[in-house]
Amino acid sequence: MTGRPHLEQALLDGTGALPAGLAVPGYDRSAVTAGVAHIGVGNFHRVHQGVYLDRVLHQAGQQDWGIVGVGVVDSPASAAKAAAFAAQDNLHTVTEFAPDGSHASRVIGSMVGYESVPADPVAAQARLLDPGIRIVTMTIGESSYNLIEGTGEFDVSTPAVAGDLQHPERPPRTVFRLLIEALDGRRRDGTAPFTVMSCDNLRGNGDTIRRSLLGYAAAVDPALARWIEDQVRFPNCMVDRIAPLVNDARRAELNALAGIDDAAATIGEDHLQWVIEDDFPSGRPRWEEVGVTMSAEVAQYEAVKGRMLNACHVLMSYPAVLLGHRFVHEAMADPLVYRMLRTFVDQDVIPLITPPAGVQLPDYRDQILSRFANPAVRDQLLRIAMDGAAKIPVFHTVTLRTQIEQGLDPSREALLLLCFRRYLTGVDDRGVAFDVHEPLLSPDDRAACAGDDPRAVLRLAPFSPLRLEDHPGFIARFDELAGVMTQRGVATTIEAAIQPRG
Ligand code: CS2
Repeated sequence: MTGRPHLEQALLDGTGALPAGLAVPGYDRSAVTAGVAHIGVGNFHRVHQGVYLDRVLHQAGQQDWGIVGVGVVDSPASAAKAAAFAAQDNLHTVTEFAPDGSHASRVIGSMVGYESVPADPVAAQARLLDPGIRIVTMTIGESSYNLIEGTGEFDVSTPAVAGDLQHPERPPRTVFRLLIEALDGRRRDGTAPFTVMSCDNLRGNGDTIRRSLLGYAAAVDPALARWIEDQVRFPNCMVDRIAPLVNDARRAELNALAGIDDAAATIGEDHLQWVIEDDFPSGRPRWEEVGVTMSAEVAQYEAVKGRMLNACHVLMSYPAVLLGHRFVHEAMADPLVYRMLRTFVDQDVIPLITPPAGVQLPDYRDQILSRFANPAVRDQLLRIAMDGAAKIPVFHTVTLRTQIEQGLDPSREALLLLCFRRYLTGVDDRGVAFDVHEPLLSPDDRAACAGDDPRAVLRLAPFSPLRLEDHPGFIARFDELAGVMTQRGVATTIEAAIQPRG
């Protein structure tokens, strides 16, 4: 027992003393209905969209824009999460940390229901058929869109998708089948379709989920695919907030700061941004009143964020882990890592990007570097490193391709791929082991990368469409840096990769 009150609606309704300084919803949650269904209620959703919709619900006349969370994954961790949400009336806290260490905790009330597909597929499907749900959003992870790198085709052969296609009598295992069946149900009922919005970090996240869903629909019924193509909108958006993972120890710290027991406590930096294409024929919350930018320039915003913030994150994570760091702010305090990031942003990225109106790239650079350096956030390098096979192509391909086409210095990109290869071995330069989470790579892929040939990494499916071995300028530099890494280790290779070249 901690002596702290348990987070639940009754506490907000006045059955106990609220901790001093804890902000709570200022609206009547019993009057809120769900207008958005969100698939994948992870940390990021809870500190980003959950917060924005909590703000929306504070506005007059917006009470039909609550969220119903939807879980698709069948795992003990997901079941535990669903149980935690149920035990606290779908409430959670967000504790925000500013770079000066000051913090503030708030109870977020925007999620008003939760459906678990594995536990009750019928109820989950009924929710998605409810005409009150006008938008379906998702954060399912960059590696989960099931498109083949290079061709962009939807892959009907992955086990979960093939299982869903072949066994309609079983509960859905993929988000694709869940949504396609819901859209089909709406078509049959004559109910307007919902708008679909991905909130993952992808190039054109709306275009991406559209391609995935049309690919699944075409495999079920081409007429349905045509109806979706005609009737359903998939706006793109850019999302931004650093949301570190929360383990038991961190949860205990967050709860102590907030003064409440919350099994789903989250942590966020003080920065929050969302830019959305305004394309919601079935209606949308008045987002523009709560800090969201509704814009036709999402692609430009996303290019800046993906190619600067996420690309820097990815680029720093592998070398920094190999050097022995585990937290982002620690890596930022290492002059070698900092110089590597500055060289990358200033020489490799800023000259190649056209920002949206009003965004100054040097200011944006300074802002992201100071966000990374925030010691209170304690973001994990291994969180950023995981799923590199999906993230590296998303955030680095355009830069790398442009370098190749224009004959520019590919040193930082070569360094990234070499460090990724070393990271796959799961042991850093000090001999300390760490966990590697790469769902897109097989044990054979990892074994190939652990062998003697550094070029094996270039032949992995996520990178092979770039045909990097065929580009003399790239491969010469890659081989050169590979030699330095083998003989002299990661730190010397970073030095070599950021030296000015004549
Ligand atoms: C990170 C992102 O996972 C990653 O690769 O770069 O989660 C990053 O923290 C967010 O995109 C920030 O908005």
